Amino acid sequence: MAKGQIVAGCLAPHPPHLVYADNPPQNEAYSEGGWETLRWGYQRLARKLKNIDYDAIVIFTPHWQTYIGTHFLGLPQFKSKSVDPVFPNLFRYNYDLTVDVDLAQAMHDEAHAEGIITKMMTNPDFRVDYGTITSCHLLNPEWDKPIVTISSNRNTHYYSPEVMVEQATALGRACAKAIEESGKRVVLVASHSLSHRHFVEEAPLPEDMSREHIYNHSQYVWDMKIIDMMREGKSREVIDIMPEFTEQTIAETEGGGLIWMLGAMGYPEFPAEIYGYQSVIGTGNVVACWDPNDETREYVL
Ligand code: 2X7
Ligand code: FE2
Repeated sequence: MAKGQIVAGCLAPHPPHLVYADNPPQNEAYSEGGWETLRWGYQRLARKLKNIDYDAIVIFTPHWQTYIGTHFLGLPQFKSKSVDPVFPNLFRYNYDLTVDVDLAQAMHDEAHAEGIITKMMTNPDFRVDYGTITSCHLLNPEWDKPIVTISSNRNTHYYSPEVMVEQATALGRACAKAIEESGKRVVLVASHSLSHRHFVEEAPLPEDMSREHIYNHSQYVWDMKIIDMMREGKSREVIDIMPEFTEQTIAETEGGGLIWMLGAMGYPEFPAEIYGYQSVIGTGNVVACWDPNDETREYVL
C-alpha cells in the first residue's frame, strides 16, 4: 500500500455570516449577500480542491471545546440542525454528513500513543459545531467527501499559549503518522480567524457592508505580519511568534488549529497561497492554502 499523504492544508475561517451570505438550501436564514471578498476567495479554493484527488477532510475546530483531552467524531453519520449560539438569526443549518471513522480512530490511537488524552465521540445525538460546518460547506459545498472533526482542548486558557504550541504540535505529529499509515490522501483544515476582537453590537441588517470594517489598526498590522510570513514560507516563524500574536490580538489561533496543521505538514517552507482577507464583525479572516505539490501551487493574490 502506498503511504498516505497530506495533499493540502487550508486555513479556513468560519464566521457563520459567510454561510448566511451564501443562502445555501441547508440554512434557514435569508440574506442579501455580503462579505464577497472572502466568499469569492473560498469559491476559488473550492475549485482548486475539486481538481485534487483526495479521500477525506480532517478539520480542527475551536468551537468544539473539550476540557479533558482531544475528541474525534466517531460515528459514520451525523445528522441534525446546527445553530450558532451567538448568531441564531444567521445560522440554523441542517446537515447530514459522513465521517471517515477508520481515519478518526487511527488518529485517536496515534495521539493516545503520544501521551495525549483522547476520546471518540460516539453519541449519535451529538450536535456538530458551526465552525466545522461553515468551513466544510465553503470548501466543499457538495459535501461529497467524508470528514473527521477534531476538538480543541483548551490548553491556551487552562495553561498558556506556549503549552498550546507544544500540545497541538504533538497532536499534529500523531495525525500525520496516522495519515501516512492509512494510505489515504487527506486535506487538513484549520478552521479559524486570525485577530479576533469584534464588535459588540450587530448592525440592523447584518450584511450591510457599509458597517463592516477592521476593528482597529494594530489588529490589522498584526494580521498582515502573519500573512506576510505565510507568503514567505516562514511557517516555523509563524508558530514561534504565535503566543505573542494570540495574546495581543486575542486571536482564534488560541484554539490550536494552525499550530496543529503546520506541525502535521512539517512546517512548510514553500509559500502559502492567499485567497482573500476580510473582516467579519471586525475580526481578521484570511483564506489560505499550503499546497505541497510544486506543480499545482499557484500565486493567487
Ligand atoms: O466564530 C466566529 C468567528 N470566528 C468570527 C467571526 C464571527 C463570528 O463567529
Ligand atoms: Fe470562531
